[in-house]
Amino acid sequence: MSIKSEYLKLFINATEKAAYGASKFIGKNDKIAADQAAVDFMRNEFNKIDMDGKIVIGEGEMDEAPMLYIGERVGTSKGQKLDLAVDPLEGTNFVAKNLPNSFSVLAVAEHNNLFFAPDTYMEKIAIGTNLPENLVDLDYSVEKNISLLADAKKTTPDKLTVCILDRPRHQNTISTLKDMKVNLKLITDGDVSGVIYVVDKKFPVDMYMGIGGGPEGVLAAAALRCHGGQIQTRLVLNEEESIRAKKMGITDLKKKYNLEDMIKGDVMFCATAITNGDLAPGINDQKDFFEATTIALHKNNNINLLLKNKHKK
Ligand code: VTB
Repeated sequence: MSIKSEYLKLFINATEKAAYGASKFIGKNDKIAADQAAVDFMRNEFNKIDMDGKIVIGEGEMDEAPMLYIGERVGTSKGQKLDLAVDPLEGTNFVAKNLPNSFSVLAVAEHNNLFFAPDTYMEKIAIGTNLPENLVDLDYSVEKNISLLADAKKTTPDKLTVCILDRPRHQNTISTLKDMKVNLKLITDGDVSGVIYVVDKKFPVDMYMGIGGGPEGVLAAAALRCHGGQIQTRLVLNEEESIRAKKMGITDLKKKYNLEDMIKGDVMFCATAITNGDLAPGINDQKDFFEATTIALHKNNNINLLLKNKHKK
């Protein structure tokens, strides 16, 4: 089965409106207000769509998030049964501080086809297309993964670029990469884009690695499922989170998830830039209209577009 193709433009509209909502708060140093605006706009659009939608990855659990919480039903309940993973504002810091690379992001799969990742940390390793299946692995050392990738690409580590979140928790990984003379793309936030770099032809990023958010891992996996790259992930759970994860039905807490473990079947992915970024220009807000640029992907229809749309205000 496929997700009906007519949904794509409705989902693009939802991330574009959410991005516009958040864009009002660019440089206002108010992460919460920016996020709330994105959530409000996105939810408002969802509820106009004829779908029987369920938020699988959202703003949090019901008691902590008033809107787009995990399990919330969205849409008119008339159309196709769909599971949605949303990050209405990926990169709240970027919007608050007027920095590049913030997005409004959405992934959609058919019912029961999306991994219910808890809102915890997740280890991730991702590589691009046209590489041997299961080439790299979270259980291999950094050195081994880099050597395997360099060999597969018929090059040397000093010609590879790895994207990783610039965090103290990655200090050892970063120094190993430095010792191997690997080029770094250190990002301060936003590892959905961080993973997408590995499949975007404009970027010389060969691998993404490191620990980021679990929900962001599933969203990035959705984009790679359309593009054809590879990603492997594993939850990073403290004691309290382990209990929560078990309650959510995760039995093997140390499981390594490949792409197909996180998303099955067809998938749509939309990401609209809020501030200007590496992957797309941000919201262009004019007096009577705004322009939004969206990465729009639909696996089964082989759609991979960077669209600019104009909306009347
Ligand atoms: C991660 C990453 C996100 O926030 O969740 C990060 O996946 C938070 O990490 O893309 P820290 O706790 O180390 O700050 C983002 O960068 C933005 O939501």
